Amino acid sequence: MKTRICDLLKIEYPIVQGGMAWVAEHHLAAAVSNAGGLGIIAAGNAPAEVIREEIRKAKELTDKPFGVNIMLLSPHASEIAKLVVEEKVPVVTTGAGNPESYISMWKEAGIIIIPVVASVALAKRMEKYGADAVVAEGCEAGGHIGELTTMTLIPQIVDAVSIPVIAAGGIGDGRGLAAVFMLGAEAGQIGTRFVVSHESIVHENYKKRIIDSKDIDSTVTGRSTGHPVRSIRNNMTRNYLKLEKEGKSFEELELLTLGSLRKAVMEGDMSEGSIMAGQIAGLISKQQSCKEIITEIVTEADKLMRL
Ligand code: TUI
Repeated sequence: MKTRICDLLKIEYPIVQGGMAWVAEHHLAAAVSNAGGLGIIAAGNAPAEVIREEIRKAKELTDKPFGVNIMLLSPHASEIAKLVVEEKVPVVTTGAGNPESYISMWKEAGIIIIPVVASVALAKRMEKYGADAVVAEGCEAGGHIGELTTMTLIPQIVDAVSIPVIAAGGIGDGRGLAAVFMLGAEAGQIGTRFVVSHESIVHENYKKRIIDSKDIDSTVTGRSTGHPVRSIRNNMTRNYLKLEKEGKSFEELELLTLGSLRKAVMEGDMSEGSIMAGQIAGLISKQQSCKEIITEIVTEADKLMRL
């Protein structure tokens, strides 16, 4: 199962791990890279020095390539954009914005640039500015999302650009990976399934909540503020949606989510924490190692595509 993404990223299997804030730290990234995929350290809202340490620790755990995801809404995004050059990180993905202003600096440093996009317009713009590939993320994904589904977004982006497309949003097993190949993608980015891996450092309550979740357990908050976020329904999302319905301001709503992802990931607070997860959570039924997850997904997809 070799695609242009395997050659571009020098990886064995066309699987990229999602850049999930708080969750995607050096243990997870190194485990995915060691298993033949592309592991990613998510910068989230962390300061540059914290991410420098994460990068150095990942390098101690793997000699395979890995990436850093820069969340562009972070106040530290521009510092981290420079840090990846200093630390000679081979691959950068970006999320929740347009990374245009950093692209020339990264290209000069020889970094492979893969913006996450949720529209054809941004995919085309990224190709024009020199991106090496794009992650096209459908709204089945967890966390900050766009409008379109994976099923509709991937073929439209594949038709609009020549660079390889990595599909994200809703991929949880080999059927999902095979399906996005049929849509023209050349790799799949997987988030939620890696959250429940043995190597993931998230609180056991978070893993259990994903394993226990049903198909309809996630919801989207923040549509009214222009920052839609998918997470598992709980007391926090219920309060948030109620206040949103009452027309509360972005600032008031933000008070509810400030630090809430950390609360869920680190403290296991399943009531007030933000349990970001994709719609595929309902399919995920057990904890496995990253190696087991990747082997199982690739074997299943390969079998289906031979049919
Ligand atoms: O970035 C993500 N997912 C995330 S970031 C995150 S941290 C956060 N926490 C609370 C509130 C907000 C963020 C949690 N999950 N995925 C990549 C992604 N990017 N999905 C959609 C987009 C996107 C959307 C619009 C990228 C660009 C865009 O338009 C930019 C433009 O200027 O056109």
